Amino acid sequence: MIVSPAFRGKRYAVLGLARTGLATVGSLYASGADVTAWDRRPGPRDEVAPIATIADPLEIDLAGFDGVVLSPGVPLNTHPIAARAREAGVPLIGDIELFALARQSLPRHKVVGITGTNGKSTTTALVHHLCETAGIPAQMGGNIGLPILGHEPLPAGGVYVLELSSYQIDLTYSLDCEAAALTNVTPDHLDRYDSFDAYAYSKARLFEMQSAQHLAVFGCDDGPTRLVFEAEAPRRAAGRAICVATASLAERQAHWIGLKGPHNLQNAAIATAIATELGLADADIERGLASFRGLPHRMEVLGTFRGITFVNDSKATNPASTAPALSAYPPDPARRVHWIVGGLPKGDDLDECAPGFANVAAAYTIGEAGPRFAEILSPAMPVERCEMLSQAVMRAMARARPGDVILLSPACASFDQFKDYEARGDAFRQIVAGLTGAPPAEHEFAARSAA
Ligand code: UMA
Ligand code: ADP
Repeated sequence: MIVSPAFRGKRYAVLGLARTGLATVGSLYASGADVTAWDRRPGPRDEVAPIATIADPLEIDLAGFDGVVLSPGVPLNTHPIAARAREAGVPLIGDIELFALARQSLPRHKVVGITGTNGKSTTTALVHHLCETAGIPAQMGGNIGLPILGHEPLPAGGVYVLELSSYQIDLTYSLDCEAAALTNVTPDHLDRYDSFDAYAYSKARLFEMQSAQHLAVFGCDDGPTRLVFEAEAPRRAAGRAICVATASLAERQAHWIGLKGPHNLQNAAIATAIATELGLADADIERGLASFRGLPHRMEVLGTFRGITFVNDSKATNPASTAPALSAYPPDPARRVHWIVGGLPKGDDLDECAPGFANVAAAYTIGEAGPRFAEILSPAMPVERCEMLSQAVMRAMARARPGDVILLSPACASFDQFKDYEARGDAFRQIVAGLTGAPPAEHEFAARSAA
């Protein structure tokens, strides 16, 4: 784990003891800090009791604490801890801020920070993969995988690649990334912000924290991202804030098996700009782009059965992220899309997905959004109202012809029916395997269908 003398003798209250909080308590304790910890669930409280004082920060005097460390899942906009900490004059911070404070005692390294509504994980994993391909020691953390404080420190010359959600940026004040990127900003997480502008501003803060000589990379395909770029460019020297161009990369995309679709061209362009900044050679970058396999639940091809291809895009939790999934299948009568859509809605429309409707053979609506989405989609395509995911897969299999694609790209959060998007994607994998009689592993699935 990452520890730091910066925390020795300090007092912190940690609220939230899931992945972030547990790693934070461990790191602070090992660094010699005095830790008070709390979670509304008793299980995690028991887990940290040997190394922390268990007390609810709402119930204790916060005077004398050096910080209240919140988990990203604790809603800063509604939880009373925000006002309590402010009244006591104690900074409200997150694990990424602790990492920023720990940097001075880590071996010489660089930090890459990646944010945006969609494409964060893919771009983060891709930058990490490019570094590893080039032989540069790298760790990936933040909103993806292990919290950053749970990682082993890198040797000198290493690169920490951080995926940063707006929740994490809101709790960070001094992270000066050597390279930072914003993929795009579209409406999401509006339950946590007063307005869309407030959500977009949260992302902009990642760049405000950067020194002017460090690199800022922007997707620039949407207005709000361009606004952040335009706000940042004047205070930096030429070339230190850039909008990536995708056109020059387009012809090479055919060689990248794990980076299909226009959205991945954007992710690849951003990752390439960052990798170049880190000093990677063009040949290493190209090798890395070609060998990147993509992440589970993002346009993940599960396999082909009786000529029907199953694609798991469960991570598409808003309409903006489903849009490129549909657009990845341009009109083709031999390869029509059976689209499974719905879940816990993030809004009341699917307007952003409309450009991809032309090749949809039928939509199969599920979850809480199902009735409303059926109403919206019915004028544009045949719709089967399904409610449950298993029913949707069965109906889609009954209708699909060889060559077609059954695509789970829900454009919604999963929490109405599943623990999270991963559980939803795993359920899809299991249902498909069960219905086709094929095992869930991709290679066996493909082999069986070919037989
Ligand atoms: N809690 C309380 N009281 C409250 C509210 C919450 O005690 O009033 C407790 C909960 O019981 C829970 C903890 O606080 O134990 C909150 O934990 P958490 O939700 O922050 O969970 P972690 O496991 O720490 O996961 C977080 C991120 N979760 C969120 O942002 C919601 C993970 O991002 C991230 O991977 C992890 O830290 C490691 O950095 C997940 C996510 O869904 C993937 N992110 C959102 C997204 O991608 O859209 C932003
Ligand atoms: P995040 O971590 O920001 O949620 P992911 O890389 O996990 O992003 O991708 C989430 C979903 O968004 C996937 O379904 C994918 O198809 C879509 N997506 C990925 N990159 C982009 C992008 N640059 N623009 C729009 N949608 C994208």
